[in-house]
Amino acid sequence: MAFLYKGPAQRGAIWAGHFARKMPQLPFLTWPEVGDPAQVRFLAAWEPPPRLAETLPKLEVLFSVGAGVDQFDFSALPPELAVVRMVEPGLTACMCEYVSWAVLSLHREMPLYLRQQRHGVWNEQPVRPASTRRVGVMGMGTLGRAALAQLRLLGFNCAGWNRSRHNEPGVRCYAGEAELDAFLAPTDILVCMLPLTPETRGILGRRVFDALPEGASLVNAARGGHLVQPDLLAALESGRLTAAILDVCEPEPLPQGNAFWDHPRIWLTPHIASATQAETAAEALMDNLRRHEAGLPLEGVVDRSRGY
Ligand code: NDP
Ligand code: OXD
Repeated sequence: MAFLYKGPAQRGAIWAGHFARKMPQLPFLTWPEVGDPAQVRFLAAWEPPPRLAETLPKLEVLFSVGAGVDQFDFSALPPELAVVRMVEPGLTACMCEYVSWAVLSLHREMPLYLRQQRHGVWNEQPVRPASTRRVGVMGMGTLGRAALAQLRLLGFNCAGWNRSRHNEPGVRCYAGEAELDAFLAPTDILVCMLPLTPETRGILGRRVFDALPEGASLVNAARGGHLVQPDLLAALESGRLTAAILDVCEPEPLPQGNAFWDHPRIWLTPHIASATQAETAAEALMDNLRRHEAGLPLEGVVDRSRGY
């Protein structure tokens, strides 16, 4: 039985060290060295090798090295293969930092003050406490829920929207398309933390922007495919939205010449809201493998029919 890693070498070296120390009974292989392919039961990859069923005939679990699984073509994976997304505390903590930074920046009008500085304008807006700002998070999964806990600590008035009913103390929870308008109507800062699936592709578009209060702002730290770019430009132009902070775009990198690059109301970051942290992820992976060995359910198993 062996574990195969396919990904950046630096992370692979750290993981190999952790596995050698804590799980020496499970050989850790690094792609393209697969040894006896029939021994490989576990694969961690962003992009699995082609023709997976033939290449690794005894594979039981495919671990995504990131929290997202939208990079996988599920139809090309063996149907019985378990697919697991990355759930690890380092990645979650970094996402909480990013969402807190972005929401605080919008709450404290930083896009406006930066524009003012560029034009030599000294003009103050009323200073409002966080409790008067309503933040709505789309997707209260591992990352959205953790971000909301942090936002609550900062004092924001918080809400969340999911496919199914959630209950989270101190968070107004909404479920499904039927409650989307009720969620959006009182949302000053909308944060997208959804997985990218056929249902959520293009969700950040005119229909959602029109349901927000005039002058609301957007944070997209999920996937570029959630956003309809022309709809965002139109919403910023009309004043429906005041500003947007985007960590993700489609395609990435954002092509030169795209209107987002020098739009005065858009802040861009290059998909750095969070990233799998090698040390904490190695421990989380090994915990998951121990659960599997003990016959317990793996953490982060993807429901392929839902796409997350
Ligand atoms: P989870 O799978 O834990 O959570 C997904 C959440 O989204 C659930 O609460 C789910 O609701 C909700 N959801 C899914 N589909 C719908 C829908 N159609 N309508 C309403 N709610 C829906 O995901 P994570 O929190 O781990 O990760 C979220 C995403 O963050 C990843 O898929 C990835 O794309 C992105 N990401 C971005 C990073 C970056 O650096 N920019 C880094 C890491 C991740 P329910 O519980 O009801 O099913
Ligand atoms: C992830 C990402 O999905 O980095 O982990 O976006």
